[in-house]
Amino acid sequence: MPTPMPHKLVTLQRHMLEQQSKFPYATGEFTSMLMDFVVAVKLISREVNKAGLAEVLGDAGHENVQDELVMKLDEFAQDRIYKAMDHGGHLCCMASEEEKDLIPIPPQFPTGRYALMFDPLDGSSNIDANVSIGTIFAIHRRKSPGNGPGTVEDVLQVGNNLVCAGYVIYGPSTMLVYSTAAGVAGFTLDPSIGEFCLSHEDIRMPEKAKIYSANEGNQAFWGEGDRKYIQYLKTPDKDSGRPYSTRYIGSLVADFHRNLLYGGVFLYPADRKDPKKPAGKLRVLYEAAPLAFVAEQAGGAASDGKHRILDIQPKGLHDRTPLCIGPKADVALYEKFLREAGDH
Ligand code: AHM
Ligand code: MG
Repeated sequence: MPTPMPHKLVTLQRHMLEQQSKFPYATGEFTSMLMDFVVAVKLISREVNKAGLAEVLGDAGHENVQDELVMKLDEFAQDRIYKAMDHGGHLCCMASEEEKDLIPIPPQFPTGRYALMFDPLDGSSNIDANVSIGTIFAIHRRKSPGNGPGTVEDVLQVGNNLVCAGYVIYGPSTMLVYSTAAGVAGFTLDPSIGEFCLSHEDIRMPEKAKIYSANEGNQAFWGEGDRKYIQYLKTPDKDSGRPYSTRYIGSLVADFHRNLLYGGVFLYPADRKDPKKPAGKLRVLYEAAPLAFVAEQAGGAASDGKHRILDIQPKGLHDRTPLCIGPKADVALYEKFLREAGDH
């Protein structure tokens, strides 16, 4: 039986062009840049979908497996995004969770007005178990003058300056969710035609959470405020909708996406588990700020416990931050618990 037609058939490209047409001086450059990115994402989606199969082929000892199939998927994702974005003339530089340093545009290609930050394959430790993973992206307008090579100044900006951010989730279907500061929209990839089609128009985060997501195995390393907050969410109180349910995948994009749609608060606090990572595990540029941008655009909030994530001024490409992200009321309550415990 054919798939029922949605009442409105809007491709991602059409949606982007419509968004852009609201700005009188828009050139279409932004849409063109994102469509380059989407090519890489479709390739990643294809490879993720056959990840298990690639392993079977490997185990069987076939020698003629394409190089692509044996490449680790996170390296593959990094490579494809880079190759899709390096020559379009839209970017002045890139930065990735997978690369220590700023990624320049090769000198033979033109440079442009934007800087791209991305986490090519987040949650990649889940790949072998066939659990949902994602790609996270964010775009700044360049800060450095002129149109030469970009500098770290172009990516080390507060999240508040972002012009676009979003993510792709590789789950039972592949979805792209993005915002250009005019709300949040979600598109599902129809693999038969290779198009992302609008499936979630104007996504709004529920006003209050009923789910919490945190790696409670780390509780012994958390501060008092974090422990008390999670304990509070588990303490029954019918009137305020407690206890919350726990859902933790350990794939930020998948945890965030579910919470965005169903109403949930995600917490990855600072912890004392690894002295090299006192601010927790998640990165400002590639994880926290892009998702904070999407959360705020959907009516939610994101905080490090004290500051709004989008106000954080990153000092290094791989700065980390505690992250509490979800409905406004839940994030505000988290900040209150930390204040009262004197944490931070
Ligand atoms: P990664 O960027 O190396 O994939 O790590 C980030 C992932 C997130 O997707 C997820 O929220 C977190 O690590 C889970 O960490 P933990 O295993 O400590 O709960
Ligand atoms: Mg990551």
